[in-house]
Amino acid sequence: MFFEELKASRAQPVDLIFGTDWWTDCDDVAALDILLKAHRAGLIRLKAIGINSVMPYSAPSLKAVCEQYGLGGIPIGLDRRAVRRGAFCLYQKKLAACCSPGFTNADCPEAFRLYRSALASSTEKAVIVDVGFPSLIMELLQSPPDEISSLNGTALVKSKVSEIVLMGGRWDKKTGREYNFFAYPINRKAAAYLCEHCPVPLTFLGYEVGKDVITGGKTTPGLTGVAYAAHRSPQGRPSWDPMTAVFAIVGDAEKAGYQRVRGKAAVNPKTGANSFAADAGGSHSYLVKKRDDRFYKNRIDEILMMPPENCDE
Ligand SMILES: [Ca+2]
Repeated sequence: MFFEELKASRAQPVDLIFGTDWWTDCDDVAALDILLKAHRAGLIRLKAIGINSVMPYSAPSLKAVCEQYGLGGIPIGLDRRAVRRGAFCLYQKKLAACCSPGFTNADCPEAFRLYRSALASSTEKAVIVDVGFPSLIMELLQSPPDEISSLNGTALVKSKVSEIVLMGGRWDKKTGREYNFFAYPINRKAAAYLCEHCPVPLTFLGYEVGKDVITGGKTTPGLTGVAYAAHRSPQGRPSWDPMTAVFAIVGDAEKAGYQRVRGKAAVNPKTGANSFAADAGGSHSYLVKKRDDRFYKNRIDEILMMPPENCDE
């Protein structure tokens, strides 16, 4: 089993913070499912979850997924500025009905403040992985000192974060465009800001990596399968978010089956289009698959099909 092999080579769990748009697509649910199982397996410590889009059932639907693995205590934050009208999610109301009663969006702290607390209290450097919109991480970087920490957000990230892994961009073209970076003006600005100002290494898993790896579906156990069925993706979806989650858990490009192309990324703040200048000493990198799609698919489906009691350390 993949998790068991990984556990054998890891002395202690890695601290991890998970950001997600938790919006209209269902592959965020698969990513969370995988991270929760990795937490239970002792591979990571999931310290905080930030939702970077607001919908009526955002927080209770996400908490329901955590609760089915006995992990309802992982703190959830919400980026309250990120209300985007006109979108509808097919699965959140269904999932929220399974959440412990009374929990709503109103019970969540501001996500960037939750991140600040998680980082300030952490003794180890954490990995931040985000499979949604980059606006939340920009808010974290731009946050001023407060009662949580005397450091501003950029200094706090510099001292307490080892790497930021983003699902975003399209890197197989000279100039690519991908939804997380171009949807809504704030995200174009945020992606550009991160490329300019992020004080720690930034790794991108782009559109081209996940689009042909189809995973999950209505037969996936638990609420993940419910989400895929309700999303009308009974046979699965492209694996942008679960592949990013698995990469963050593994933490090593070679072991995860990728080549890292290093350099300097840039995003146009007006269009959200990304570009890349290769440089072996660069602190940015994008991932290129070294294996065939079946390799990544099998890994993800193996984890998604594990019942939670089989994930424990
Ligand atoms: Ca997503």
